[in-house]
Amino acid sequence: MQMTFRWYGEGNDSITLKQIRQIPGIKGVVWALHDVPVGEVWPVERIEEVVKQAKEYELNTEVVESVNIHEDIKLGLPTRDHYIQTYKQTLKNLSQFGVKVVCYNFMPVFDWFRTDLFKEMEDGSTALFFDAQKVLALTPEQVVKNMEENQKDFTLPGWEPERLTDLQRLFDLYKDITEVDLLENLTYFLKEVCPVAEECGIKMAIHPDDPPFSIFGLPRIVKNKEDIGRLLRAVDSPANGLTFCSGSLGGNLANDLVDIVNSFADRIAFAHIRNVKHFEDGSFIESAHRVEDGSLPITGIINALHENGFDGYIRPDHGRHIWDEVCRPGYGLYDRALGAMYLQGAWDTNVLLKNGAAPKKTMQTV
Ligand code: CS2
Ligand code: MN
Repeated sequence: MQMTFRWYGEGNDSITLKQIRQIPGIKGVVWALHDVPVGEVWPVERIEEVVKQAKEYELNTEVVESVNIHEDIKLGLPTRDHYIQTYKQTLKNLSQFGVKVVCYNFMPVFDWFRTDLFKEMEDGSTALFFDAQKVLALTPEQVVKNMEENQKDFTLPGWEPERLTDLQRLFDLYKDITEVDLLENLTYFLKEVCPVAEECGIKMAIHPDDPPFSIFGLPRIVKNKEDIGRLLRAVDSPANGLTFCSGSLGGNLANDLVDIVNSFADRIAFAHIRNVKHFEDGSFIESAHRVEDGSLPITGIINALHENGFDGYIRPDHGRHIWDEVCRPGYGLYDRALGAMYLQGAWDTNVLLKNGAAPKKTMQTV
C-alpha cells in the first residue's frame, strides 16, 4: 500500500506540503483543482502547477479526489454527453502527469452530509457529527444553512458551491429519478469513460455514499455490498474501480466492512480509513482512528487489505479537530497524522506476522 494525505492546494488549505512531507510514510498528496467549476476541463497548466509544487517535497500526485460529476450526468439529461466529453478530456490531461486513480462519487445533490461540523467530544476535541433525529426533523435547506454557519474559514470540503445555490430546483429534478434510473445513468457514464480511462492508465474509483442510506428522499446507489457488486458488474473493466471508505460504509453497522474488502479486493484502487462511533438512535460521530475509539473494525480492515495483497493507495480519512487547530472540518493536520501512523502500525504488524521479525540494520553514509 501507499500512504497518502489529502491536500486542498496552495492558499486553499491550512496545511502545507512541508508539514505533510514530515509525517512518516506519506508518499503522495491526494489533490484536486477545487476552483474549476464542475463540468469544465481541467487545464493542463493548472495540473502541472500542482504536480510541480508537490514534487518539490518529493510527494507524488497520482491520486485525484475528486473530479466531480455534473448533475446533468447523474440526472441523465440530454446535455450529459457534453459533460462526459469534458470529463474524458480531463482524464487525458491528468494522465499526461502520471495520475493513476481518479476518485469520484455519484451522490445526488449532496456530497457527504453531517448536522454538526464541530461537535464537542468528551475529551474537548471536536468532530463531525450526524444527528439522525435532526435530519428526520429538518428540511435540507435548514440543515445546509446550519452547516454553513458552523463553518468558519473555508468552504465545505468536497462540496461544489454550485450544487447548493439551487437546492429546490435540484430536488424537483430528482423527484422522478429512482435508484434504477440513477444506476442506469452511472452505467451510461462508465461505459463512455472507462475505455478512455483504460487507455490513459487511470482507474476510476467510485466513493460510497455518505451516509450510506437515502436522505431527504434522494436516491442512493453505493450504500452496501450488493450495490457495489452491481455497479462493478455493470461495466466489467479494470478501470471501473472502488474507493473503499470505511467511515462512509460504516455509517450503517449492517455493512460488514471486512467482508466488503475481501469481496472486492481486486477492484479497490483507493482506501479511506477512519472510524465512527455509533449511538442507539442512529446518530454517529467521527471518532479517532483507533479501533477502541469507535464502532468499526479498523484493524480487521487493515488485516484484510494486507491479506489480499493490497498495493493501492490509502489515506487517513476525516480526523477530529484537536490541540486547538483551526482547519477545514475533518481535514486538520494533527488527528489525520495520528491516523496515518496508526494505520501504518497496523499494516507493519501484519508484515511482521507474515515475514517474521528479521533484524533490520540499515545505515546511510553521512
Ligand atoms: C468525503 C467526500 O471521503 C471524504 O473525505 O469528505 O467529500 C469525498 O471526498 C467525496 O465524496 C469523493 O468524491
Ligand atoms: Mn471517504
